[in-house]
Amino acid sequence: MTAPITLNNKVGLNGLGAGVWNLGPGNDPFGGPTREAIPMLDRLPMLAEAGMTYYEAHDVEITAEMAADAVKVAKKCGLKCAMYTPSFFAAPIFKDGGMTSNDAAVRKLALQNAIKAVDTTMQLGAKTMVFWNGREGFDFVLGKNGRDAFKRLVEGFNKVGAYAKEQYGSKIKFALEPKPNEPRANMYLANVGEVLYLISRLQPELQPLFGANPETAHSRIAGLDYLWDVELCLEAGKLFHIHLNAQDGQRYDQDLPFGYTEPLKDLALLVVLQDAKYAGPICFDVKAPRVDDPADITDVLTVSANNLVWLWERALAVDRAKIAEFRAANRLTALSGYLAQCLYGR
Ligand code: 3MF
Ligand code: MG
Repeated sequence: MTAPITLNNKVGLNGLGAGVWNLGPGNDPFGGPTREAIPMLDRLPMLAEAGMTYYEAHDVEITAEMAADAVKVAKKCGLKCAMYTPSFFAAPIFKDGGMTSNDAAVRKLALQNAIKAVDTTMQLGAKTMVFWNGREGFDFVLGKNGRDAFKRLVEGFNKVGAYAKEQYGSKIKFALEPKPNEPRANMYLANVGEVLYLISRLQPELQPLFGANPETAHSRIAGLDYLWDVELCLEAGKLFHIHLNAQDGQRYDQDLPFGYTEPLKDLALLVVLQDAKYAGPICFDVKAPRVDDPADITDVLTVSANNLVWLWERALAVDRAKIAEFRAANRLTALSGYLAQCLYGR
């Protein structure tokens, strides 16, 4: 059985991680910052202090030029880089996407940025580069030719994958992060199935470099079951990374603390991760809420981490033989009651 993760002492199979962007200044689409922005490298010791073993960053947060300093700061506070990711969604030039933009010059720039991010990923010592398709999609039908857009994604990922393979062999892997909508009305790679299909269309020798980064809130926004999305990735051998958080129904992306909204399903998720011996870092994508004071900005991390640790221990105690018995007896409501007992019972 997998050893329990415990906070702060960095034990456990994986360790926990979070993004530097999780400790943002609190702006939302309707209002500016409510806290002073903390310099990116100053966020690393804060992540470590909150119990993280890993940090994550976009290329606009820790730039290639800052990478050498990031390595030093991370080493000093005992942090490792879990993943690095090019931002194709913040800059105005990518307003209609990077790889799928109708403008060939924009596509070229996106590719250049992605290739630069591969080198920085390596420099930071991360094994994974994530792609989240922030602006790849459409608000108006026929705004893009969907079939061409898909081919552009295939072409783009083939080029980035070929570069990484040529330069670094299989040291860098790519995890594509699906999301159905927001900021676009409709996004390409909306769900895990689309990601797996895209991977199946890449050059065969590059396919082993590509996998998925499913995120709890992104599945729940789509009304999908997150655990099944994770199980599908595992079945395909493609669970390359994970973003855990919580989501209060099908509305805007909330990035709430892990464990907040659907603890029973989160418990079941951890049972599945333990049984699969998931060996990647367990990373949160949780946003410090706008109302939290600067002094409490890491509460979102410590609450997520505590919830994870408590649920992890409860998941270890779930009797797998009992699950099998309930299934065999077709007592599925009773199975849900057993899980509730593991969660809430004495
Ligand atoms: C948006 C996200 C992103 C991604 C990030 C790295 C800003 O909903 O989840 O966070 O996680 O771009 O993949
Ligand atoms: Mg995410």
